[in-house]
Amino acid sequence: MNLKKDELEKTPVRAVAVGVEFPEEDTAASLEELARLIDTAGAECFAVLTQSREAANARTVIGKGKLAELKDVCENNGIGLVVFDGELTPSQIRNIEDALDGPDVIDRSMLILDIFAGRARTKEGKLQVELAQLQYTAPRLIGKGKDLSRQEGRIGSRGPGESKLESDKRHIHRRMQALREELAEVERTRGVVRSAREKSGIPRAAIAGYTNAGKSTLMNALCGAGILAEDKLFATLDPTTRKFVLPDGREMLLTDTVGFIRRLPHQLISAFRSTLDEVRYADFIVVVIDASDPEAPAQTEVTEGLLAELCEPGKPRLYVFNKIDRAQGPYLPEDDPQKGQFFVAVSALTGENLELLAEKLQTLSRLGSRKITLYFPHSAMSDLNRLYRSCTVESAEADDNGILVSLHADAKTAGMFSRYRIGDRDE
Ligand SMILES: Nc1nc2c(ncn2[C@@H]2O[C@H](COP(=O)(O)OP(=O)(O)OP(=O)(O)O)[C@@H](O)[C@H]2O)c(=O)[nH]1
Ligand SMILES: [Mg+2]
Repeated sequence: MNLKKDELEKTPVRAVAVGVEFPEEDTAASLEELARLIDTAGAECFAVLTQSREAANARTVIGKGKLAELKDVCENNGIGLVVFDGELTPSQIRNIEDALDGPDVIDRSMLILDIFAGRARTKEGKLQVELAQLQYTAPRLIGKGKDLSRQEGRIGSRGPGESKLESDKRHIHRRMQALREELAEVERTRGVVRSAREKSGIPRAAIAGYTNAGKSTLMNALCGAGILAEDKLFATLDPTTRKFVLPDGREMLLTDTVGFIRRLPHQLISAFRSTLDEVRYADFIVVVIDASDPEAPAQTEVTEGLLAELCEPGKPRLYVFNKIDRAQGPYLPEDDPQKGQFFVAVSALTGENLELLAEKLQTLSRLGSRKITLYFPHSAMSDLNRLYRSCTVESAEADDNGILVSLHADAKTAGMFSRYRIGDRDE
C-alpha cells in the first residue's frame, strides 16, 4: 500500500473509510457507499478498514489493536481524513483524533452534510444546508459545554474556553433562528407558486428515489430540462419543475428532487422540508430505481421509508426500473390500480420504453378524475375560457344556445364548474 513520494504529492486529500461489522448487519454495501461519498466529497478513498465486533468500543468505536493498525495505515500513506461509517460522539472524535495524531476524523453524517454544502446552488439550498449543519453542530457544542460546567467550582474552570463556548452557542442559536426566518420567507414564496399550480388543476408528480438512480436523466429525457445529471451522489439538491406533455396532449408537471441515501442525517431532512414538500403536495410519485444495481431492493426500502415520513400513505406511485440497457430484465410486478401502484422498466439514457412510461403517467394523472360533460350557454363564455385555460377539453360542440364540452377533470375542477354539468361517468 506504500506509495512513492511523487505519487503522494499529486494526491490532494487521501481518506480511509472505517466500519464496524456488527453481527447480522450487512455493512459491506454501506461501506462501499461511504467510499463513493468520500469520492463525491472530492477526497480519494485510499483504503477501507473494518472490524467485526459485538458492540462498539465506547471510547474509540474500534478496539486498541485496530486503532493502532489504522494509525499505521495513516502514517505510511499520507492519510489526511478518516471517515467512520457510524455516528461518532464528540468525545469519540476527540479520542480517535488524539490516538491517530494527524488526520481529521469525521462520521458519515458530517461527510454527507459537507457534500450538500459544496453542492447547494440556490439561496434556499444554501440556507437549508447551513441550518442542517448548525443543527448537527449545536447539540455537540452543548454536549461539550456540559462537560465543562460539571467542573464548576474548581479553580480556573471558568476560563476563556467556557465563555468562548457560551458565546459560540449563543451565536449558533442566533444564526439558526435567522436561517429559520429566512427559510420561512422562501417557503411562503414556494407556497404561493404551489397554490397557483394547484388552482391550475394540472396534475403534478414528484420524481423521487435513491441518489444516482437516474432521476435527473429521466427528467431531461422527458422534458428536455437541461438538469445536471452525473455519476456522482447528490448531483441534484434543488428541485426543478417542468411541464411534460402527455400523449393525449394534456400537460402535467414533473419535479426532480434531491436523492435519498441510507441514514440520511435527520437534520438534513428537517432542513430540506420545504424542498421535500414537493413530494408531499404531488398528486403521485415517480419512484426511480437503478435496476442495474444489485443493491436496488435495499435502496427501494430506504426510499419507501423516507417517502413514508414525507407524505401520506397510499399516495399513488409509478415505479420506474431504470438503466435496463445494462440490467438483466428486472422482474416487473403487474400494475395494481386499486393500490395505486404502477410499474415500468426503461432506460432514461437510451430512451427505451419512454413512450410506455408516458402512457403510465397519463393513466396516473387521470386517477381520481372522471370524464365530465358540461354545457356553457353563450352568457357563460368567460367561465368557458377559464376552463380552457386550466384543462384540456377533449371535445367541443356548438349549438345555437351554447357549447357542449367534455373532458377529464379531477374532483376540484368538476366542483368548480358543477353548475354547467349535464352528466358524467366514471373512468
Ligand atoms: N446506463 C445507464 N445509465 C444511466 C441511465 N440513467 C441515468 N444513468 C446514469 O446514472 C448516473 C446518475 O444519473 P442522474 O440522473 O444524475 O441520477 P439522479 O438520480 O438524478 O442522482 P442525484 O441527483 O445524485 O440523486 C449518470 O451517470 C447517468 O448518466 C440509464 O438508463 N442507463
Ligand atoms: Mg439528480
